[in-house]
Amino acid sequence: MEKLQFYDVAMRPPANKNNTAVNPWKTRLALNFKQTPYKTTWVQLPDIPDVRKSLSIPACRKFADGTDFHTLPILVDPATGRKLGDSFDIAVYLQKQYPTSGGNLFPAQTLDYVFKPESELLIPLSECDDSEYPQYASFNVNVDAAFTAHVILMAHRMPFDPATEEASKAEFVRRAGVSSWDDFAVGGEVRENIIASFERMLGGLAKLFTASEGPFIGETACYADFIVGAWLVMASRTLPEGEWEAVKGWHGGVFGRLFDALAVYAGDE
Ligand SMILES: N[C@@H](CCC(=O)N[C@@H](CS)C(=O)NCC(=O)O)C(=O)O
Repeated sequence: MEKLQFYDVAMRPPANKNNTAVNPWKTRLALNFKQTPYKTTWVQLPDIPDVRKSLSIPACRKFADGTDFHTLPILVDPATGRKLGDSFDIAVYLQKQYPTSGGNLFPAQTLDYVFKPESELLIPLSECDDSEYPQYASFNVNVDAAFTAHVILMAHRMPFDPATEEASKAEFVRRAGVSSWDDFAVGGEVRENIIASFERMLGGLAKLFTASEGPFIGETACYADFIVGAWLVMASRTLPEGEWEAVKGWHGGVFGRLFDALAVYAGDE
């Protein structure tokens, strides 16, 4: 089988040790689980729009001002010529195109987690369309919203590549409409309150995992575990160490166990 081409966001070298982008992580976990051979192309953050346009893949997100927001992951399958530019579409494609390779990403199961925001949200990462796996699509939207509401805890420590660090930070400052990168550094009581909210949010999500023996939602890993797992990878690489240790231990250690169990799918090609 000709290798699938997977485009991921390059952070500080070595890129395969510092990658933190959540949606490419969903894809990486899915690719390894499906045992579909692939090769990663690491793309610097400022280069994503050009790469996406050069492959003629339309943007799937919009900024608040209505302009295109070009993102990764992208997956190109040379065997079929398919080019996909959304992590959920990629997972569905992998399952349909390679049903007998690796495990089943979408086993039938109940994923009844709904996130109720305590305050206003940033730009949603994903939208729920007419997916073939509506339970999973809705779970993706809810988990993305739940973590995005707390992403400020992680933003300031993102491991940028020094080569494009200034440009990337300036772009994040522009998007958020703040005046400097250090506005993303949240400390003191404000931080404590967001951490408490993060713990409460994860308490709701933990119920889904404690219904089974663990560490996964069902008996075996599935795409829903990868959606949560992708966020846990980002948290593990961007939260101050003490906070990440705390997250791993919250709610009887369910997220620490999930994170550890997913390590087997976290390698690169
Ligand atoms: N709905 C898309 C969202 C992808 C997305 O938001 N990707 C982020 C990384 S997690 C990105 O590429 N951001 C580029 C940027 O911030 O410039 C998907 O699921 O693939």
